[in-house]
Amino acid sequence: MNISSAKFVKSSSKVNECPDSGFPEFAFIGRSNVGKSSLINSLVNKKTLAQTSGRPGKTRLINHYVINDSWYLVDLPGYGYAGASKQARKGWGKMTEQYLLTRKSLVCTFVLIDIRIDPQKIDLAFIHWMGTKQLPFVLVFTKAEKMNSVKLKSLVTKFEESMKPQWESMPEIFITSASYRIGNKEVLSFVDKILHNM
Ligand SMILES: Nc1nc2c(ncn2[C@@H]2O[C@H](COP(=O)(O)OP(=O)(O)O)[C@@H](O)[C@H]2O)c(=O)[nH]1
Ligand SMILES: [Mg+2]
Repeated sequence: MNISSAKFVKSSSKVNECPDSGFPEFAFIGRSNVGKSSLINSLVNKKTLAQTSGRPGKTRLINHYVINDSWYLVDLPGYGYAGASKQARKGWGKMTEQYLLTRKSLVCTFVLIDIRIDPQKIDLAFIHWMGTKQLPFVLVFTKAEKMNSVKLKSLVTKFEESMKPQWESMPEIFITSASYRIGNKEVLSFVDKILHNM
């Protein structure tokens, strides 16, 4: 897919404040600091469209970006930020849950996983929650630069093994690095394929 335009639309603190154009949307979620905003910037080839930060837990809003004036990328608040208040840490955040459960134009959620670290309970719990709610998602491994294919494969297998007790089949996976712009083509063709079949 060719990205001819990418624009920030709005930040929403409630689901009913989200844009109402009905454009199909793809949401990015994962632990704070996993690289959600960086990946969005990398996909659209703009350095500063989505706000990135070395400080975890900064984005607490639902951010909509419109791509090619026809579909949205959505940057969701990160979960599992240790410094967050007890209330904010509960579940995936009330606002995020509302969004995932009720947003009609949400087509698919990209669940971002840092490939460099061991499978995290919170990621597995989130994936499990998505499953119990029957919400469509794919896995996107982030920060996958400087690793050869053997290493990558073993890390992905390790993650899949940790999912196996709860999942019969594995979701589609993507391996990316925002820093090195790896995996963009694959993620964007996935989006393209879905949009073409709608
Ligand atoms: N090594 C590496 N670091 C990354 C990559 N993507 C993001 N980061 C870093 O991870 C931190 C968090 O990134 P950010 O996109 O703000 O994460 P978010 O909280 O999930 O939106 C920042 O310091 C980024 O520079 C990547 O592909 N490789
Ligand atoms: Mg962010």
